[in-house]
Amino acid sequence: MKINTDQLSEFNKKQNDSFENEIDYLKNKFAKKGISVANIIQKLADFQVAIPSWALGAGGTRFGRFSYGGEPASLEQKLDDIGILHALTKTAGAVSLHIPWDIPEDVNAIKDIAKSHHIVFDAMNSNTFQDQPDAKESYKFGSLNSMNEASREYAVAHNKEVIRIGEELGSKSLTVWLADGASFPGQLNFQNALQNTEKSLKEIYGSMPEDWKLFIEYKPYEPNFYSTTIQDWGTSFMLANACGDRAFTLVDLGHHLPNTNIEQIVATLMYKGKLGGFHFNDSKYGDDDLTVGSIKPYALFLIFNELVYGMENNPHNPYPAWMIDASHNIKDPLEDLLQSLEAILIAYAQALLVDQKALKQAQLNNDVTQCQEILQDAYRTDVRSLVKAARAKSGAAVNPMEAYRAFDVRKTLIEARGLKTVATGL
Ligand code: AOS
Ligand code: ZN
Ligand code: ZN
Ligand code: ZN
Repeated sequence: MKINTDQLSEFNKKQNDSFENEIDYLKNKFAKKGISVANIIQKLADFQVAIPSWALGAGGTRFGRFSYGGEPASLEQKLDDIGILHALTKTAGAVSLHIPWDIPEDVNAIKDIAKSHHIVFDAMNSNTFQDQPDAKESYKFGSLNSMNEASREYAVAHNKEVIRIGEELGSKSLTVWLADGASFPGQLNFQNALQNTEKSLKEIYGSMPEDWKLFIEYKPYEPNFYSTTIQDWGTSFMLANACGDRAFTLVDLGHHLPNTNIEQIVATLMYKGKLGGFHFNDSKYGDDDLTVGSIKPYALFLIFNELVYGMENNPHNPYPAWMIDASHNIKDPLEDLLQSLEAILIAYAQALLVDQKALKQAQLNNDVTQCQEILQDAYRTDVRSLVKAARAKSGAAVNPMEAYRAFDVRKTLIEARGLKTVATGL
């Protein structure tokens, strides 16, 4: 199934959405503060978020998985699904692949399909948290951190293979997320595990092409419940520094203990030019992988506020690689991703509306009340019309979710692929 431009413009015409009136109001309001709404609309239209290949099917938990129907069974079909998201939003122009779940049989054919949907290949993900059926070594007790040299070498070789596949596809970065850790005290010598991880990462880093970046993801717990070797941003930052200039920390919103000040982590990393990758999702308890903005929208805004500040003031920090890392257990995965894309643009728009000059002045005056007023004035602005304007500008559906339903996308996918489907991945 492919959504074409004619379909979309016809749909938009029928919408009769009065968002232009709202834009005029916002233009006037923010012009007084020296903020250009037109610039913001352009920034929103330009913003692209990678979709991970494993988020297109129903995820499930260890208690069970409920198929959604019409889920993609192959890499080709995953790209087709992202093509639908991108046609509807013009915000999902990238895919993040996972090896070995997405090994392309015919690289050129895959590149052609991606091109036909205007999708580029973002960061590649390696997988050393599962043993594959033909595995020669086991990751049961660790991979890059393993006390067993053979497992370590096997994991390093896998990462090199992922880089090789990524090069063929035109990707420019590798994300390493490790499940490595211990489930019980005493199981692992912390220092040895860290030292092994550092050594393995350096070897992977050293084998990357000159124009590639390495993103090191951290996570406090799960699947190990006592310790994770790369548990926090500090450990990731230290390892990235040990590897070199093209190694960076990757922040995944769900990988923090409750109440962690993530916006401050973002600021610290960008100050040092080390924020490389970013995984969006939301959570209440742990790595819940819920729809972006569904639980803590104000926190998301505060995080975006630091991202915007960093993108404007820390030129030594690379432009971050954005990805949605969510999982869908009971919702249509494509609808869930549309909601996430919407929430991301809303938070970004709100952050772009922050009156930075006034905020700086209020901070210099130690006017705490005014600082809060300025942030909340931006946050409390209904920016949905700006997102709609950005979509209209880039030729997307003004209301992607309505278009998705009006075009009967899921029904069509179920007809084509069947009701009992299992997407490869988690
Ligand atoms: C795992 O918790 C991390 O969020 C990873 O980024 C990702 O979800 C995983 O690599 C999927 O395979
Ligand atoms: Zn992640
Ligand atoms: Zn995660
Ligand atoms: Zn997560």
